[in-house]
Amino acid sequence: MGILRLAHIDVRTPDLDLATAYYTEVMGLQQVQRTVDPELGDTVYFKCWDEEDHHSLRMRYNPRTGMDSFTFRVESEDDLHDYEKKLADYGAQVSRVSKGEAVGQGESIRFEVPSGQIMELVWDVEKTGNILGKSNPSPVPPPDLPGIAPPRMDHMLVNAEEVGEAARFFQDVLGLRLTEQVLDGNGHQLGVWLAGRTNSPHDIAIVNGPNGALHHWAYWLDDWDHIRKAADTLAYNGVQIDQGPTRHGVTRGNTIYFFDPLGIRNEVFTGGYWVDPDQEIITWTEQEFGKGLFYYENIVSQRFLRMHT
Ligand code: M3P
Ligand code: FE
Repeated sequence: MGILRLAHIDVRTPDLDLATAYYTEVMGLQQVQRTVDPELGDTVYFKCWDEEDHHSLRMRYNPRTGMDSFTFRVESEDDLHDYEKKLADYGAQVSRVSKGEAVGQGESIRFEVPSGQIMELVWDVEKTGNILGKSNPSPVPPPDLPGIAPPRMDHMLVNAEEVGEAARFFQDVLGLRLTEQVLDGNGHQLGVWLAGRTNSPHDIAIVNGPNGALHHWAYWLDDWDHIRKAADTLAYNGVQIDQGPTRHGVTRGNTIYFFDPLGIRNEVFTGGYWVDPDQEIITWTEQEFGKGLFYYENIVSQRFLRMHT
């Protein structure tokens, strides 16, 4: 039983045409479909070129930018039932989403995490395949894909007023593994990095900030040279860069943070280390967190910490 990985993030944007132009032409995602859904309204589904699921990002028009929910995939079909029980024991209100209610996925469960975000768990996702196919696939995508064109989504970061409480929930109830943490002088967690069944240092991170908020999600790039090329693409297209290209001390990843045209923070990420399930937790002190965040600059930027969706 367990949480496999991040499946998709569902967000709202006040300008769906502008956002779609940015996510397809600058970020270089594939637009999977655009539907006027009776409940959601005008909605676009996106995926990266190497992703197998129907989509990894759902954006719908709404005057207020924000996150509707985020979804993780579980390892087996029976896990949903087991998680439903575990969540109920914890005291969470759990509802079932049945097959046919959401595009690209079957039966799933929905609940609020202690830091206020709505989370879903799903096993049954529609597999539409990557763009390479499964018959004598080319190892690389077509060279003329527009924009940054990341192969896949990597991780997300949400805020929590009580990081410790949220971390315990993700570890004890959902079974994610803590890989790194930042502690204040009293030993309270200010930030945590958590992994599912992947060997990446994080599938989700939680950092101190307002409950319910989304800080960013990140796309994977294959190496540092692609990060440099992404910076060129962003600057060429007039995208506002928040920080980088640089390196995180936490996770050791190479990174750039930037904003989509409606103010949602995106990241591109590569590197990091391989995490074994028995890996010992890495701890950062609040005094050294500048290096943890941005190793070269050694700063805790206020815009970086305070701006969220
Ligand atoms: C990352 C990462 C914060 C730290 C962010 C770190 C918001 O995004 O990928 O490791 O303090
Ligand atoms: Fe990140």
